Amino acid sequence: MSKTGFFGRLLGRKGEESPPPEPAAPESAAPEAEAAPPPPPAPEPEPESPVEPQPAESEPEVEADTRQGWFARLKTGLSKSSSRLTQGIGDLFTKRKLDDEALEELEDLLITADLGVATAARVTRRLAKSRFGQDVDAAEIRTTLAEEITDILAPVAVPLAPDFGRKPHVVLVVGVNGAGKTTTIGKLAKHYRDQGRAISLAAGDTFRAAAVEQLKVWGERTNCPVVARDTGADAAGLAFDALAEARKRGDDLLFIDTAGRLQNKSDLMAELEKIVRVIKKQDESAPHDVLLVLDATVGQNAHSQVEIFREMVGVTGLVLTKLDGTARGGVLVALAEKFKLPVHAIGVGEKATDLRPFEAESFARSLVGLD
Ligand SMILES: Nc1nc2c(ncn2[C@@H]2O[C@H](COP(=O)(O)OP(=O)(O)OP(=O)(O)O)[C@@H](O)[C@H]2O)c(=O)[nH]1
Ligand SMILES: [Mg+2]
Repeated sequence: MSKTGFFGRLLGRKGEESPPPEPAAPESAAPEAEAAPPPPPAPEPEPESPVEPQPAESEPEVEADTRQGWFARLKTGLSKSSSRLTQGIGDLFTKRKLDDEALEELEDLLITADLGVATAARVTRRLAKSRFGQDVDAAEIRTTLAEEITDILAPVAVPLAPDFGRKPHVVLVVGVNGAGKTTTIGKLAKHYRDQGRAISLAAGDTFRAAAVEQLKVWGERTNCPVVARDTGADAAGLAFDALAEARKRGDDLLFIDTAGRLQNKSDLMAELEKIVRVIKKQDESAPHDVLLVLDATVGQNAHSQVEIFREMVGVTGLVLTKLDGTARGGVLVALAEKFKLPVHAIGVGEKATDLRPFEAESFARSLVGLD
């Protein structure tokens, strides 16, 4: 599949040309859609965009600067999580022999920092193998920890890679209440608009008028048409209409926002399944991505969210939000170890530019407070 990576250039890949557009869909049974304006001309890309620095060819030092700035911001975003680990490790290892007791205490610390039992065991096993019985200090432990976490995260650090040739590539965004779905859509919309992509947003959260308004604000901010209906409208019908409109216009990307729902409410989960079923009537291959947005502050509950959403709607990737406001960033490592689902991006703030590509080593080093 020909794909252009989200943050692709940051990761050293070049965007590819989209294949020619498919013929527009025949007029479907979609009822009258709220008139959406044609996509406005693409805004100029921001030269200093924190999520996607310009290619290095012409100005290598600018890229280095931007990257450094990016890393500093990631570190600040993760400071609450890292201070817990850094302090814990510092308390445990001030010139201490690595014996059974020390290993056990370290394992407990890692578990309480939400890294998960498997990760904790993996790290301590590695340390025991290489350093058992020797004097170790906190810095060595942190370095080993960062290396081990990098190994766990590397396979899941996969950028979102829409196939713009689909016109549109459909991204369904799901998650529990308040996880950050709508905000993440706004951030992603900004990112792709800055690349000159034509994007539309579907306000599939039809339960609350405020939710529709919130998405409309993001639509205005990012210059993307928003398809919305009155409160109480059928979310699946709305998604269907939004897809029909996006196809007619030849949009590159369609983001479908959904109402937050607890993973244990089966009727609401069934509604999500219906959205998927209905959009497949127009495009068998859609949705092309199902993003589960997880609030990192919930810690362990994230595990059951992944399990159930994945079972119900086939989650294809994760976005973890609010890593700036929690000491529970370790949960991302546990999720990676357990589910092996791609982590496309992380949220470290409420602003449009506070979405970061997920890079294994930077994240691991930031999480343990290393430079
Ligand atoms: N600090 C911080 N706040 C965030 C982040 N992402 C989202 N938020 C905030 O979290 C709150 C909820 O975000 P929404 O995007 O409305 O969440 P949602 O999942 O759409 O919520 P519902 O539609 O009610 O289910 C808002 O106040 C956001 O500004 C993040 O990465 N960091
Ligand atoms: Mg929302």
